[in-house]
Amino acid sequence: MMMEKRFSFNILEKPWLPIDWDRDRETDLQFINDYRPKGSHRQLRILLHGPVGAGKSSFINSVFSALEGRICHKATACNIIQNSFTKKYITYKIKRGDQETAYPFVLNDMTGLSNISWKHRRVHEKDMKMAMMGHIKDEYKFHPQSALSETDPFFNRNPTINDKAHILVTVFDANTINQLDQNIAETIQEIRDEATELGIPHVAILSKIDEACPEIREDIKNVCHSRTLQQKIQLLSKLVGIPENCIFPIKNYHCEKKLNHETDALILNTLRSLIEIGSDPVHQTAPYQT
Ligand SMILES: Nc1nc2c(ncn2[C@@H]2O[C@H](COP(=O)(O)OP(=O)(O)OP(=O)(O)O)[C@@H](O)[C@H]2O)c(=O)[nH]1
Ligand SMILES: [Mg+2]
Repeated sequence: MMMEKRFSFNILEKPWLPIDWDRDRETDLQFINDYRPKGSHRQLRILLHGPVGAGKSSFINSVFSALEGRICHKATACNIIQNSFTKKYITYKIKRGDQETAYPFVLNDMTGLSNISWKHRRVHEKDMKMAMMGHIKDEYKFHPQSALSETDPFFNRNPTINDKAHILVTVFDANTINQLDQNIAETIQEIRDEATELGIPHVAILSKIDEACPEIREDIKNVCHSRTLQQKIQLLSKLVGIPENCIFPIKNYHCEKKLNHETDALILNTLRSLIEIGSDPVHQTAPYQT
């Protein structure tokens, strides 16, 4: 009741995001457990990128945590935000409960995009193209001054459909969306154009909604009614051209010691959407070797 009064202006009467907190978590988990890629490929590749410190690695940890049922720290996240903490290209596979098999989707974490220089952003664009096309081998260490070259031992000359990205996800920090650097927004648009050329769908995750929206910090269920969040999503959509229904709000497990039902529900709901959009046959038209 207190909370309703304190944030009443920011709470919309009608939910802009319909979530059934009790049912959706179970149905989304069921969908994820039952998911099998159609056609010739064995695994769906979800490629994450975005500004430095936006919460990319934390999202990977959140997916691991929600699926493994315990807080996980597979991808190293860091709160010193100057240069990107993530420096290597790593494919994250998640084992199923039985530990014998893995889920048929993988997540890749890119090094963060910063506004250091025009050259840095061009290098990032080239590396992104390489990653989307499946040319980067695991453990490749990114170099801010030069993109992966075809002579590098980590260059995969013959990528299969399992190596290419099936969905591109840009992660944004909800706290800083209002001051998103123009150069970074343009770089993301360039990468979006490249993804479209390659037939790869592009969506966004808006992380740290707990920090950016006080009513969500108070109660994560307010995500459905938060006017602040709705406005941030509308703004982001205008800035980078991603439709509002392809922008997913997330609160990562970033400092918690225990799982939370609603945080899980939002993570699983987003993961399900990424899988559904990435598996959309309309987008699997680009010519790749199998
Ligand atoms: N409050 C809050 N903090 C978050 C959330 N997600 C991430 N963080 C924090 O944000 C900081 C950066 O997170 P990372 O996951 O390392 O970000 P990143 O995008 O991988 O960063 P780079 O690899 O350096 O580009 C860490 O201190 C995280 O704990 C969130 O949803 N809420
Ligand atoms: Mg990272």
